[in-house]
Amino acid sequence: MYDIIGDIHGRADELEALLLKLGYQRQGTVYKHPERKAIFVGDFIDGKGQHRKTVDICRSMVEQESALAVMGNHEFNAICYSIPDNTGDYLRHHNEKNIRDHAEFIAEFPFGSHRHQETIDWFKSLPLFVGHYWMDGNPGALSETVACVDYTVARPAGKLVAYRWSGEQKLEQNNFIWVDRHL
Ligand SMILES: [Mn+2]
Repeated sequence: MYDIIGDIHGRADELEALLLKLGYQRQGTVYKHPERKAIFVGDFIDGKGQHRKTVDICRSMVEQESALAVMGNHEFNAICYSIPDNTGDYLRHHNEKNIRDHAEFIAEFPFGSHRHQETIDWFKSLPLFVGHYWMDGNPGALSETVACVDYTVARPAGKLVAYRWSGEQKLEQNNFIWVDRHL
């Protein structure tokens, strides 16, 4: 039994209030429910809030197996913002707009600090499910943690694709399940 929890964007106090309302209780450093698990759909960061507290709550729940989590576009952006390109900038450019967008997160996770890098590494470990790529061929992972689940069933010869996830951090080929588009 799962509780799907939407974009938190640093609102740790609201997250705690929601978990309590859902019947999770704090046990030591981690929120747990006797019968249920939470599924976080990503977007833990960016926005005015408490980023460190949010990441601590969600990460501890994932590590203690009281929650599953996938990557949101804001974590994807934070990863790209941390990776140098070959021009002296970063894959997500450090321009005025992006600096502003990431300011709240970077204020609590100073760029290049151990805490920052280690949190980026955790973001990288989260599976990312994407669509809108109109993939052809047989479904499979794009990397250990990235899967496109859009194989163009909206078009002739497309497939409708599921990934049957049991919480594993490395995606497995056998867990892609699909059907061909009917004529
Ligand atoms: Mn969002």
